[in-house]
Amino acid sequence: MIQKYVFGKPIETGAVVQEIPETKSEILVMNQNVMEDKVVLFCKMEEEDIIYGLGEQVRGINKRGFSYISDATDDPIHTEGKHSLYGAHNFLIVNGRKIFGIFVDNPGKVVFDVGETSMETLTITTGKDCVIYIIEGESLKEVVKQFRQLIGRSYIAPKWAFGYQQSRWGYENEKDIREVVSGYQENGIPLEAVYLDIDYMEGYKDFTVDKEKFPKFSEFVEELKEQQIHLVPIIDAGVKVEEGYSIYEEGIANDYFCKDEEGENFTAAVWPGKVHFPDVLNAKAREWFGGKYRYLMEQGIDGFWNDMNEPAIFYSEKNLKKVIEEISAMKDKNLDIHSFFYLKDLVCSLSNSSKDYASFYHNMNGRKICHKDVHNLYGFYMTKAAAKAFEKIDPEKRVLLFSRSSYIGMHRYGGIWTGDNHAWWQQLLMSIQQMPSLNMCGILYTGSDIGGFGGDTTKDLLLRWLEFGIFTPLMRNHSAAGTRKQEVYQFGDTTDFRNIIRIRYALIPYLYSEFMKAALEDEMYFRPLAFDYPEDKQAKRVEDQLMVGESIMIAPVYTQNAVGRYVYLPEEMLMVCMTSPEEKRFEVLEKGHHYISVSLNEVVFFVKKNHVLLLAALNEKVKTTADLEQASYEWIGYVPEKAEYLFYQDDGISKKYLSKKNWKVCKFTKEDFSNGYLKKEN
Ligand code: MIG
Repeated sequence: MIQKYVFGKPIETGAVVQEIPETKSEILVMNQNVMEDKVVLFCKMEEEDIIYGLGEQVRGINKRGFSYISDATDDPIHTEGKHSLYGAHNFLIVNGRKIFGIFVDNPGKVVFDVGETSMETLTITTGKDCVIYIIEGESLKEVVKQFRQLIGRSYIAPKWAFGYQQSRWGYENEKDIREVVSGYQENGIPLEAVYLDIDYMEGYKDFTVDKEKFPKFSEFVEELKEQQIHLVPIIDAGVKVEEGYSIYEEGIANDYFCKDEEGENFTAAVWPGKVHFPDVLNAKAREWFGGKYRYLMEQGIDGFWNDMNEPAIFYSEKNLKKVIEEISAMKDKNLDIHSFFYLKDLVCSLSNSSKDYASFYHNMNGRKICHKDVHNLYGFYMTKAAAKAFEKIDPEKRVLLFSRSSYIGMHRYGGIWTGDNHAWWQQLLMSIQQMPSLNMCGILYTGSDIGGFGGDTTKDLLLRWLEFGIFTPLMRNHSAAGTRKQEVYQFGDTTDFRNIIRIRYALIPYLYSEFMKAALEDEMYFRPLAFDYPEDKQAKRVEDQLMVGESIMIAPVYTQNAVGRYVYLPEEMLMVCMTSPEEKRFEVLEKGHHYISVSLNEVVFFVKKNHVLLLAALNEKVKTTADLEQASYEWIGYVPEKAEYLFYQDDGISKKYLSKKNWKVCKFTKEDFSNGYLKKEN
C-alpha cells in the first residue's frame, strides 16, 4: 500500500510514473513537523531495526549510525565521513516491527539523520515543498517492488554492455586505443568496449572530435566494431564559451543556457575554461541538447557516459573575480595563521560552491526556478535528454548510457557508475555495499571503477576487485590520469586476469537472465541476505555478502593479503570455486559460519539448494558477448529434489524484451545431477 502526502507546492520532478491519490490524513506512519521552510519527519527506531536504502551513499548496507545528505556533489574522496556523493537517492526502508519504505520527492537538499544525533531516532529534513510516499508491505521485497512500480521500469542496457570494458582518463588518440585493443587481443582476454575520456574532444568541446587525434573517426569506430569493440565517448555537462562553436552559438541564440540573477547566461568554468550549462530542465533546451548526440551516433557510436553533471563547477566567473580581488588585497601582507588559512580556504571554496548553485536559474515551463531548489535533478535531466533523443534517432535500438549524477527516476533512462573511487581496499567493500542500495532505487545497470579510479592500484587489489566485478552489470576497469597503468596486461603474467574475465563471460547467460528478470519484474538483482532470509537474525546482520539473482550468493574477499574469509550461510548451499571456466571445485557446506580459503586467482560463489545456474561452455573463440551465441551450455545445480529455472535470451539489442520466445523454462530433477553438480547441455 502506498500513501502519498503532499506538502506545499512541490516541483514536478518526474521521479514517479504512477498516479497515486493523495492521502489527506495529517498523520503519517511517522511523526512530522511542518515548519516555515521545511518538513521534518521523525521515526523511533528499536535497537534491532535496520534501515536500508539511500542508493550511492557511503558506509554499510544498514545505514544506521550516520547522517546522509542528498546534495549531488563532485567529491572524489569517498571516505566514510562524507555525507554526499554524486547521486540523490531519497528512498529508504525501515525494517522493524513494521516494514515500510519512505521516498522523499524533493530535488533540493534533503538530510537523513539515521540515528546519528540520537541513536534511536531517524530524522528526515526536507524543503517544505515536497511529496512524501510511504510504502507499506509484508516483506522487504514487496516494499521494493511497490516502490519500483511507482517509479517505473529500469533502463536496460544492450547485451554487449555486459561484456568486459576498459577505460582510462588519458587515452588520447587512435594509437592509444589501438594499444589497448591489442593489449587485450594479444593476451587472449575478451574486451567489449574502450572508453573515450575528455581528451578525444577538441578543446573539451562537447560533440566534437579532435581531428588530429582521430583523423578518420567514423572509419575507426567501424574498424573496431568489426572486432565487436565499442567506443564509448564521455559527454560533459558544460558547453564551452567560444564564438564560432556551433553548440555555443545555438544555445545563445535560443536562450538554452541557465541564466544568472540578472538574466545573463551563467558562466562557470570546467575543463574547457568558461562554460554555460544547457538548461536541461527546460523541455526545448533539453530536446536541443539531446539531439546533439546524433553527431556521434551518425559516426557509429552506440554508447555514452555523461559526466560532471552535478553539475560540477571549478569556479564561477563572478566568484573568481571576488576571490582574486581579495587575494590581491593580501599582496605583500604578513599572513598569520588566520589570514593564511583564510586564503587557502578562499581558493578551495571556489569549486562546487553552494553560493554558485544559488546564483543561477532554470526556465521550467516558463517558471524561473533557482538551481539550488532543483540541484539534484541536473544529471537526471541531462541523461533523459540523451535517452529521449536516442528514442527518436533509433527507436528500436538499445544504446548504452550511464551518468555520474542521478536522482530517482533517472533509472528509467540510464545507469550510473559510482564515480571517482580510489584504489583502496576499503572502496572495494564500499562498492559491494552500494550495489543492493542502488538496486532498491531502480538503478540496476551499475558498477564501480574496477581497480579504483584515483591512486595506484596493485595487482592483488585489481584481481580481488575483478572477482567481485564479474557480478556487476557494468564491468569496467577505469583509472585517473597520472595513476599507475591499470589495464590487466600491465601486471606481468596475465593468466589469472584472463581466467577471471573469462569466468565473467561464462556467467553472462545467468547474469543477463537475472538482470532482465530484475528489470522486467521490478526486482533487485543484488540483494542483502535479509531480503531472502527475513526470519534469520544472523543473515540480517551480514554486510559483506550479497544474493545475486535467484540462485546464488557471493562473498567477495575485500581485504589486503587475505587468503580467505568468514562466510555466513543462511542455509545449506553448494560452494563453487573456479579458477577458470573449465576448472571448478564443488563442496556442500551446511548452514552456519565457515572459514573458506579463497586464493588470489579464485572466484567463489554459493548455489542455493534446489537451484541451478547455467554457464556458457566457452571455447577459445569466445571474445565477445556475441560469440556466446555459439557456445553450448552447462548447468551447475544443487538439486537434492528438483529445480526450475527461467532462462532469458534475446537479441541483446532490440527492445522486444517482452516477447514470449525470450523465455525458456528449464526443469531439473535430482537424476539430472546424478553425477555430481554439473550437467552438460546436449
Ligand atoms: O574531474 O573526465 O568521474 O571518470 O575520468 C574529473 C575525467 C573529470 C570525472 C569522472 C572520471 C573521468 C574524469 N572526470
